Amino acid sequence: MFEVIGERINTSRKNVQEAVVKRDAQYIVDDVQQQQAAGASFIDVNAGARIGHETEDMKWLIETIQPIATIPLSLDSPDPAVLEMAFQMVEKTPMINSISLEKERFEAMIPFLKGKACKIIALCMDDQGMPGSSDDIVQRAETLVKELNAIGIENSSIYIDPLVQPISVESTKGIMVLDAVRGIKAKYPDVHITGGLSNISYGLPQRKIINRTFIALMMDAGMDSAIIDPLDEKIMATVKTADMLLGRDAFCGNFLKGVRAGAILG
Ligand code: THG
Repeated sequence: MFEVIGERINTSRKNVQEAVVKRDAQYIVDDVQQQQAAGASFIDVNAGARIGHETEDMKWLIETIQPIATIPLSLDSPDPAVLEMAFQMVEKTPMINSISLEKERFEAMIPFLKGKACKIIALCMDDQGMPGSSDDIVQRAETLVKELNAIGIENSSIYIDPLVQPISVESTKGIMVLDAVRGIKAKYPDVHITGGLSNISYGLPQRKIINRTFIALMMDAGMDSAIIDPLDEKIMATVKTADMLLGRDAFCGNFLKGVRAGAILG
């Protein structure tokens, strides 16, 4: 099943930041309940936008969300100390978002992850920056898988984020990541592929049609999870339709259910 990581609880979004500043728990609870009802598998929680407040904001968000969460949280921070604090608070086995090959982050994350039951998003980022070719993405994914295996995290708990880059910068950025996803899945069929999609359309108009079309292509390549807005009915309809077309919807059952519920419109 395709897993949607609901991206809305992020203090870079204006309304969420306002709610966090005012400690408006009801706004956050309503939003999370809507994401759950829309079919999210995880609720991403990112409190990174208010510099100097991330720890306290993350703590408040988890306290606010956890009592009404029916699905696990995706704890989203580049700061290993924030992830460690958040991990201690959660009741359900979380998604940790994320580890990367950046030396400082990697070296702080590995001892913390050792022996933990969790799912982990692993970014194909290192101290050289963004990957420059599909081989580069595949090589970084291999290093991440090996290092995570070595501390006891099995492939089915690893979610590789290949890092989508803007097609407006270079017309090969789409096929670069699509080829990489195929390469990673050929080598590690049980590893998941996830990530944000919206970087693909950076700098272009009508971004949503680009993001929606790209997610369908990524699903063909092997993406089986994404960090998206589950309340965006059009992208959710694209995900369900692509799942059916890729043979993952027996008797077209979920597609037909979506149509009857009014969630899938041509
Ligand atoms: N990979 C991983 N984690 C991630 C990302 C990724 N976490 C953060 C981000 N990228 C995914 N989350 C969001 C959350 C909100 C928005 C986009 C990505 C969002 N953006 C609005 C827009 O694009 O129009 C602007 C913000 C606003 O509403 O003001 O909402 O790639 N592992």
